[in-house]
Amino acid sequence: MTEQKDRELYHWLRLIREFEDRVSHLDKQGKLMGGVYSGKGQEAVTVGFCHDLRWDDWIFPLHRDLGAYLVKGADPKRLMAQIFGKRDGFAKGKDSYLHGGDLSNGIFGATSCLGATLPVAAGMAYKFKMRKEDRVAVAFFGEGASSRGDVHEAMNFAGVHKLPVVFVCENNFYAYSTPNELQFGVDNVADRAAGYGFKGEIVSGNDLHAVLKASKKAIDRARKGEGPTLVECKTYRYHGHSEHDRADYREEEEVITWESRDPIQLWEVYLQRKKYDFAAIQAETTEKVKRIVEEALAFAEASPAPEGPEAMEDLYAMPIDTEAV
Ligand SMILES: Cc1ncc(C[n+]2csc(CCOP(=O)(O)OP(=O)(O)O)c2C)c(N)n1
Repeated sequence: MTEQKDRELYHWLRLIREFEDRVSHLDKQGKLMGGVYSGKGQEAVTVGFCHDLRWDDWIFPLHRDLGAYLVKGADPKRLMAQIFGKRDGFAKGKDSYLHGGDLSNGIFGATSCLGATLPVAAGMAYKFKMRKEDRVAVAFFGEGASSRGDVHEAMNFAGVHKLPVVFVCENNFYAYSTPNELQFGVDNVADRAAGYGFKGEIVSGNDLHAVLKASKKAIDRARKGEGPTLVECKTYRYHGHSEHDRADYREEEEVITWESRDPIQLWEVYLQRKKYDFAAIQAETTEKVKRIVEEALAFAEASPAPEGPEAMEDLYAMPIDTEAV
C-alpha cells in the first residue's frame, strides 16, 4: 500500500478512537441524553469495510458503529450534534446516539430493534440489482443480532437472488452479557453462510490488513454480480455494552488479552516497520484528530435544541420520485 493510504487509514482509526473517547467522557460528565455504546477496540472493522467503498454505496451501521459514519463521509460536527440531540444532528434532535442516518452519504441510521436493518440492506441491494447498478450495500450486525429472524430472512433472500450485499458480523463475544456459547449452537456465525448458499469468511477484526483483504474480496464479488458474502470479524469491545454497564461478567485477564491486540497499536507497529517518519505522522495525526473533535464539540454545543412542535415534523416520508433516488 502507498504511504498516503497507510496514513489515511491511521487517521481514521485515530479519529474514531478520539471521537468515541470524547463521547464516553461527555457521557460521564452528564452532558448527554440516552445511551452511549462505545465501539472502542472495534475500529479496524468499520475502517476496513468503509474506507474503500464508493460514495454511492450504502452502509447499514449497528448501534456501536460511530466509526462507520465517519469513514463513509458523515460530517463529524453533525454527528456530534446528533449525539447531543440537537437540531443540527441528522435526526434534527429527535434522538441521540441511534436513529440518525445520513442519507446524503449513503448511511442508513442504526435501529434499536437489532437486526432490523438487514432486510432493508437486502432490499436496497435488490434495487441495485434490478436497476443493473454496480452499487453495494454493506450491513453490519452483532453476533447477538444474528439470532434474530430478520437476519436469517435477509440472508436467505440475498442468497436466493444473489444480491450485491455484504453482511459483516462484528463478533465481540458478548451480546450485552450473553456469551457466544449461549448465543448459537455453531462454532462461528460465518458457518451459517453455507445454509444461505453463499460464502462465509472469518477474520481477525482487530487486524486492519486482514479486514481490508476480506472486505475487498467481498465487495468486489458483490459489485461483479457474484452475490453476497458473510464476513465474521472476531473482535472485542473494551467498554461494557453501554457506558452504564461495568461488564463485570468478563474476566480481567480476558479484557487485558484483547487490549494487547489493539487495532491501533498494531497499525502503529506496521507504520514503524515501514520506516516512515512515524513520530511525525503520530504527532500530526494526534493534532488533527483532536482539532476535528474539538470543532465538532463546539458546533454541537452551539447548535440549538429543537422546539417542541418540531417533534411532529418528518415523521412520515413524503411521496418521492423513486427514479431520482
Ligand atoms: C431485537 C432486540 N432485542 C434485544 C435488544 C436489547 N439489546 C440491545 S443491545 C443488545 C446486545 C446486542 O448484542 P450484539 O448484537 O452482539 O451487538 P453488540 O452490542 O455486542 O455490538 C441487546 C440484547 C434490542 N435492542 N433489540
